[in-house]
Amino acid sequence: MNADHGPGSAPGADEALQAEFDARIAANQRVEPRDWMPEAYRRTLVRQVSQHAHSEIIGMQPEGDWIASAPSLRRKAILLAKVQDEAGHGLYLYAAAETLGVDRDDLTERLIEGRQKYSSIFNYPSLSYADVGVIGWLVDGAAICNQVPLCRTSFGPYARAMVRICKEESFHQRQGYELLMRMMEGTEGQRRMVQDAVDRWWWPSLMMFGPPDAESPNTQQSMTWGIKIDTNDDLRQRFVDMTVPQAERLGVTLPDPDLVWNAERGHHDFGTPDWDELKQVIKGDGPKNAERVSRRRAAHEKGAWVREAATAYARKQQEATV
Ligand code: BYC
Repeated sequence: MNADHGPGSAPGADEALQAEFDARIAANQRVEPRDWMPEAYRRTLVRQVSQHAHSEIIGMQPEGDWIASAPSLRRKAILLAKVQDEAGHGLYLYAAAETLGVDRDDLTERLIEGRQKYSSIFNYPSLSYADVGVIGWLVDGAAICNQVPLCRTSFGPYARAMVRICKEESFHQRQGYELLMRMMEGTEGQRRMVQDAVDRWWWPSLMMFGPPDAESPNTQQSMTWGIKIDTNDDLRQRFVDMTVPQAERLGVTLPDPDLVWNAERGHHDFGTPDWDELKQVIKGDGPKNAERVSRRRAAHEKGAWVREAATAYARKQQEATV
């Protein structure tokens, strides 16, 4: 947390603290909660980490919708475990955000009142069981591309949370890909389901990385602070390059006529996502925004008695040890 250095502090104290912070960032050392940090750095982290936490929690809904109708006991157990992992990721990230001096209840209020964002990807519907596989393959695949570099982000609690989350995301991606492989070995109808799900989730997955660099107001400053390690466009490119051979192996086509290997660049060229659609979804007007937030609000209200009981129990335990 920021050190106190009010009216009585020595002249130049702020400059000295800023210089110490800058040196720490330049040396790739971690900033910890008790270290002094510029207020704008703290605010940016609160924004990104809480948005990330909300994404994990809201992200339980599209796949959670399929737990009751999973096609076998094995698939149900796998999906249940995966959705529970997402809840755990949300908890690590809210805990990391709290080390920045914000309150988790307040962050939840901000989410359910629509004052804070969460990832655009979760505002699309999951229409068939193939979507569970495609979310694992593409959405978790995009999440891994974005989050592996965040294991080296400059704020210690966020970086440490990301290490564990990335291990689990990598399992999630494999379970999605394995499900799709099985479906592709099945009937013609199953193969069509997979292709249909890929067609619907491909472009929204590319949008997960955020607006193009030229229209990303936060990237430059966040990279200077070591909060972000790569730009949105670089990570998007990495994701496309990683995914194309996986799609070939699976036997699906990616719905982009401009997708082609560019030997000169050593990367795939690809088409332009519909950035107006991304803006609209971020603004709250995507296909599922209203439903996602209202279900989160209802779950929060229904869970009030659990929070009250847990708080009362913790108070009793504390009194018993005094
Ligand atoms: N959706 O300047 P920019 C998961 C906002 S969950 C919504 O580029 P920044 C999973 C952005 O916040 C994974 N909003 O921003 C869970 C900013 O807003 P402000 C979630 C977006 O922060 C369950 C404005 O647009 N991952 O994997 O430098 C099941 C301008 O953008 C989006 C994370 O949260 C978007 N896609 O970069 C399965 C990763 N993109 O300033 C899977 C951590 C941009 O108006 N976050 N915005 O408030 C990040 O890496 C960065 O925050 C972003 C955006 C790359 C997303």
